[in-house]
Amino acid sequence: MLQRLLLLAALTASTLAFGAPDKVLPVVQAKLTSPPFVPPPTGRKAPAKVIVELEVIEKDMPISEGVSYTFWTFGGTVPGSFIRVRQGDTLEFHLKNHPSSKMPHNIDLHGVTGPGGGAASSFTAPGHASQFTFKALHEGIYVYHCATAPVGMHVANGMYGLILVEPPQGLPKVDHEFYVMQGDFYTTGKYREKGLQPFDMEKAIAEQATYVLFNGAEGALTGERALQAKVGETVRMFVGNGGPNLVSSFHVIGAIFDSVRFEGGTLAQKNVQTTLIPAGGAAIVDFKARVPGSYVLVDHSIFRAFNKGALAILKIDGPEDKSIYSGKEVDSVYLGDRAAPNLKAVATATTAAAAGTLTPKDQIAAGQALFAGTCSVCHQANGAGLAGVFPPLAKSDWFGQDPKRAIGAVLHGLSGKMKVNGKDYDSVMPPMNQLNDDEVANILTYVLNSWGNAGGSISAADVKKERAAKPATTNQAGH
Ligand code: HEC
Ligand SMILES: [Cu+2]
Repeated sequence: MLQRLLLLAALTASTLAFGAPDKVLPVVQAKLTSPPFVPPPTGRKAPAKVIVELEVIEKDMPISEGVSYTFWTFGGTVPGSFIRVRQGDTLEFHLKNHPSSKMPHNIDLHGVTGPGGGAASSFTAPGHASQFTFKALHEGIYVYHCATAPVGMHVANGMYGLILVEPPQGLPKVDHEFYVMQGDFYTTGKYREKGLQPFDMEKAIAEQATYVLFNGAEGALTGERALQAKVGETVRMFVGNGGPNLVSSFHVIGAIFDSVRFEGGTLAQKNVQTTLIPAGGAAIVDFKARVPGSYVLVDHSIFRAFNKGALAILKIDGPEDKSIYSGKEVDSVYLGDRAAPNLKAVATATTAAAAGTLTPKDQIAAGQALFAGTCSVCHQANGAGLAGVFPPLAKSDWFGQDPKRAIGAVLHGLSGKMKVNGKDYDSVMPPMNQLNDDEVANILTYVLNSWGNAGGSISAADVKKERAAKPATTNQAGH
């Protein structure tokens, strides 16, 4: 008797769990959004048949100021369009590949239960479309990505995005939901080397990223494109990591996550400072905006943030709360040239240099922007230096006597005793050979023409000569 009851209970439960057969499900069209936006909650109390249409587009887009890259995208953006459904929904998935594409593509959704996550059923040649259907059995936040060979290359070119499978009751309500996804990129040119940069397979295999980015471009979420919220509001971020190689130590400087659904799963960890997001994984972080200011989203593998681009801003407006924080902006301390992205002047100078029309005026404007992010932390924005520690660049006799010496100082660093304007210094300036020839020339031209210095200019050719004469073999400072 008991057994029969249990069997009956099990049957009832399974009928409930799987719901009515497909043909009576209401049919809805999924609303997809481009990052950093997230579609509204489904608001549904029961499963539906959801039609998803996603188009692959290969296109050139900026990856940094003055630098472009041929991205392969799901929906025209990196990361790809955000998809939002409800647990128990049946998804009829249509993958289209734009006729202008050069490659075939497919999609592996980590929210699919089935071989290849849909990859085998969705292989789509340029100018074609394919269709497959799956049931979203598990709630959670899932990565999707292209899985066409060479898989690493398709992912490295930006082919990933997120699909949220809401629990039946939905997620707790918040004031803002944002879509942020990290990825690593590999270009043949150096970081910020201008022009259209091709993918570099060797760097990708060696896992030596040129760029590590949130939402596919340096500055995608800074300046006017920063995420915004107000004091007192709740913020939720769906944070994915497309990889292809690097694991993200996701952190928001100055905020503590009230809760993190780590690894995209159902368990929520409370009071988290930094959450690890694996390549091909995602997390949901929730926190409340309490103190106004600029909050910097970083991969706390921190060279990636300051030297490879993994940096975004959440700007919180509203009244101060001195009982929590005394105030004073941290922007300039942390951000350098990223606080007010004025890299336009840098790009203008590069274009002019390529066209052979570069003027000292272009150089000075570009140099000023770069000086702010590179030299001013030590030598100060007014070039006055700091007594006994950092020598002045304003009216420096060391610099004035032979400005070209400064090229070597920047490329190779300086250390040991030196005299500037009669005062002794015995400190270390680190080499900054990550700067390219144009950048060094423009910075020094700016210094030559500022703070009462003698004027004149340094050319990229001068820098090239010095670099060739003494190539950087180590990162040690030295004379
Ligand atoms: C981390 C701090 C730091 C940064 C950043 C830095 N410098 Fe220096 N710089 C120093 C120190 C320290 C010295 C003195 C070295 C010594 O005592 O041997 C110096 C010396 C110099 C000198 C020679 C002395 C003088 O005052 O004329 C020049 C020129 C110079 N730096 C230019 C630059 C330029 C241009 C940049 C940006 C590309 C830069 N520095 C970035 C710390 C720095
Ligand atoms: Cu692909």
